[in-house]
Amino acid sequence: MLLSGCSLEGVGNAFGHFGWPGKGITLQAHKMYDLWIASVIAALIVGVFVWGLIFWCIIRYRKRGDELPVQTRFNMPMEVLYTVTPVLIVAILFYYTAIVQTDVDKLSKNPDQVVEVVAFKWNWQFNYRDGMGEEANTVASTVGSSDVIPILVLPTNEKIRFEETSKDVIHSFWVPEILFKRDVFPGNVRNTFEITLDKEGRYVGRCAELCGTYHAFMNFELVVVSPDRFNTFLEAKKSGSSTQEAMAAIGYTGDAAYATTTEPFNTRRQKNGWNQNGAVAAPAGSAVTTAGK
Ligand SMILES: [Cu+2]
Repeated sequence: MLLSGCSLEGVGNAFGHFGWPGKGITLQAHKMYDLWIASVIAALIVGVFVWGLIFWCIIRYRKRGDELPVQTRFNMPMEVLYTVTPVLIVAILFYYTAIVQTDVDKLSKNPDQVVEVVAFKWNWQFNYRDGMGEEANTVASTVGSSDVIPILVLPTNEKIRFEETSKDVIHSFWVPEILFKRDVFPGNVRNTFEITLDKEGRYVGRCAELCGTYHAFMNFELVVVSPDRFNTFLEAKKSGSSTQEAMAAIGYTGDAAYATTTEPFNTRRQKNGWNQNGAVAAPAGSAVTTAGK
């Protein structure tokens, strides 16, 4: 079933991808998607078979009178069958999982693009690098703020390597359509992974590791474009343009120069004093109650 990717996608489409966002936008995602759909189909086949046996037994062996039925103890071939079959199923699932997982985790020697992902409370910075590892240099950078969603522009059909680091606590880099997330650690742990994008578009990205008060507001946008447009974008950034100016250089002008899949959240940090000192109930006349007036 794994070999017949097309029909797996057909089944996935018919059943809402069994809870996943779709077949994904990377070569790696497509393999995970096929594994997921095939696993669910296998589980459903086993499920229907077991339900069938249960209902057949309920009907066939229901109580017909007061006579005690024949008392049997065990059936050796059956015992062997229902020990061997689950072991076989687990072995097959394990085999395909190991293959897909190894492929998803594979790192190439010469990725086409290297992006350093820097997470911090509570936003993202994306650094385009001129090589791999901490010694490489940042040639262009884009960073988010409370007012502007950070935009990560990347090309299709190129090997893109992500190197993740955090300035404070553990975050997690997640674009649902990539069908993949990986934790972003502070300190000397530098998590890496690679993807090859194959579908242009704009996709919302999120932090998937509870990192603090504004964790839920840590959205970013992944913009996937052709390699030509990506080069134009990167050259514009390198020559000092802002991210929005560089977006305009590849045709995303006006509102399109900003994120379209998500928007900055109103953190209510100032106005209502939510989660701030002044918002705490305090005795009348104390210094605290006058805050925010
Ligand atoms: Cu976070």
